[in-house]
Amino acid sequence: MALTSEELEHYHTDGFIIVRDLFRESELEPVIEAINEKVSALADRLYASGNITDKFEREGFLTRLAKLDKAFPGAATLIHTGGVLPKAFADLWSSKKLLDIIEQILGPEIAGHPVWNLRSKTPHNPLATVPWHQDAAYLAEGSEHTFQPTAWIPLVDANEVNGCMQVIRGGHKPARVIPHKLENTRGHKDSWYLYIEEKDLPSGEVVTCTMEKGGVLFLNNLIPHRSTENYSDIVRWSIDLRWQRPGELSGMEGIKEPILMRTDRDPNYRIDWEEWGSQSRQVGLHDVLLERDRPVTEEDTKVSGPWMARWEKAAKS
Ligand SMILES: O=C(O)CCC(=O)C(=O)O
Repeated sequence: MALTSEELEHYHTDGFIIVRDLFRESELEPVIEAINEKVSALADRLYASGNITDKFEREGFLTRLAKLDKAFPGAATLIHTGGVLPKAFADLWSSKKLLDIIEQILGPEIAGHPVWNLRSKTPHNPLATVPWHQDAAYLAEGSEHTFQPTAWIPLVDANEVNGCMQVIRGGHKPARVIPHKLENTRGHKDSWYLYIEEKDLPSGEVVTCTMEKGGVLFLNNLIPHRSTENYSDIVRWSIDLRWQRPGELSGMEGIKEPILMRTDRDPNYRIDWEEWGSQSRQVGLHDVLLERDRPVTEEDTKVSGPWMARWEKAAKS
């Protein structure tokens, strides 16, 4: 399935496009199963370390993590930052449907960018409400000149009740990184997010991207976007994946390299996920610890990242 020339133009002009019904239910099912396994493994670990007394085994994909996060605040954060890539995620990321669209945007040489996220937006959780930002702000300076399209893929219908994405139409046009601040400096002490102050937001229509499961939102890496609060009682699950042309700055130099996904130089090219997928990009963070056989502590739910030093330094200058 390809973008029409109007859709492609819309993506370039507006900085985003929603492609509805790109995936069938059955194509997303393996991803949902992999998430259920992650949640189940986390419940086992929290139970074994005495942090919870109920594993909520009767709850399903939409509710189990919400219950776990109530019993052990931070459980949702642990799922969000789990760094080891399940095979089902890798398959979706390198699926023909996504790569064909990305090829229309980037050309035939395509690498997966090291930043991918599983978002477990649990109800009424401020740490799951992502403030206005540009993706490029989370990376090292200079990489904003690399074209890094993102695909945001909801695994449930996403709307204003359970939290969806909002974008500023055409907000990528100034083609620069807007000043960002650390959210933990405005009272959200556990937040690892960056935010753009209202006064620094580019003018433009704020588009609320309500989407049904199966749709995909493609974003430009400089478009300001945020996600709204989850007022529902279910987890609003989504995945975000990124790509770029190989060899260009990723903004993750020294942390993790992009992975080549498609090249027309070798028609038999096969992605070698094995080493790349098991290598966490969050070196030293709790998701690495989570893979270890030791009790989960509250300390593990603290998140930091390379972007923090960038914007701390900017705040001082
Ligand atoms: O999924 C969300 O709630 C936010 C996603 C986001 O901001 C991003 O992918 O950059």
